[in-house]
Amino acid sequence: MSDHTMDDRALLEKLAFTVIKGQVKDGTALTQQGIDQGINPHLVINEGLVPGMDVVGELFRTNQYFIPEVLLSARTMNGSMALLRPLIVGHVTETVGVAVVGTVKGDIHDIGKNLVCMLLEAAQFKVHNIGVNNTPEKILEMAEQHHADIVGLSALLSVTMPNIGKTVEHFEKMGVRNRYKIICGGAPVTAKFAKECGTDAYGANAPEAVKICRQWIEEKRAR
Ligand code: B12
Repeated sequence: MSDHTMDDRALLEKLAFTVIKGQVKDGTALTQQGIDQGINPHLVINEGLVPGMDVVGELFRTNQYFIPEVLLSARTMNGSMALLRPLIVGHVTETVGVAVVGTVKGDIHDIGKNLVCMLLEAAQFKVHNIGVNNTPEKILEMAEQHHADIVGLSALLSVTMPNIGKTVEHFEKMGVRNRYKIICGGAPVTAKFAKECGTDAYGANAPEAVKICRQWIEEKRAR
């Protein structure tokens, strides 16, 4: 990776390829090169890492890739995101609101959720990323402990999507549903599903999630 004159487009394509191939070291080296070259970190994610992971998803779906390959790709993507994170998040001086974000019970997909956390932080939210495989009880406990304004729920599997609804039910059962705004997302989740299971919003992607959460905070302040 010594080609420092590589143009931005070529670099992003190569980076996507490292995600597809699960080349962790080359991925971080190229990401660092992109940073040094001054490529916008959002571009690195949206036009390098994400398109690479889209290809991986397709190879997985068509049984050309299996779990070990996908895990390496995920590791490559997370490694690059860790390098980009400080550039995207920057120095947060003021906090606009508190968000607790996690993947629901039975589900260990975390890349999309991590992206949502990163962009929320960049938008000056105090974010508690509570990881994966969270029971409704744990999610509520974290929301209470951190005095969250917003709870974000991620699900990537059809079989774990219902756990979004179960989490909302748990908040209701404990009599605290109206204390929080709940947003959900993840590849199989739809706006219709989000509504049916009682959440306040669906976010198709990380920037949309940020837009919705900012709006909620503005509404709360206006009250
Ligand atoms: C990477 C991956 C894995 C990795 C996860 C590693 C990790 N650290 O995350 C590993 C290998 C572990 C894995 C395992 C499995 N996986 Co998988 N995986 C994927 C894959 C290829 C990519 C997911 C990803 O990271 N995408 C990139 C990110 C950036 O996109 P995203 O997650 O969609 O997130 C964006 C939005 O959805 C949204 N979003 C996400 N979360 C949230 C939360 C909030 C609050 C908001 C507002 C928005 C939001 O914003 C994000 C950014 O824009 C998908 C394919 C796909 N098309 O999604 C399959 C996929 C999700 N997996 C699938 C399956 C079946 C499995 C397994 C069951 C396979 C198996 N037989 O064991 C296991 C389940 C393990 C478990 N219990 O969770 C299926 C699910 C099918 C279904 N509808 O149920 C998929 C769709 C692949 C396929 N086509 O078959 N997987």
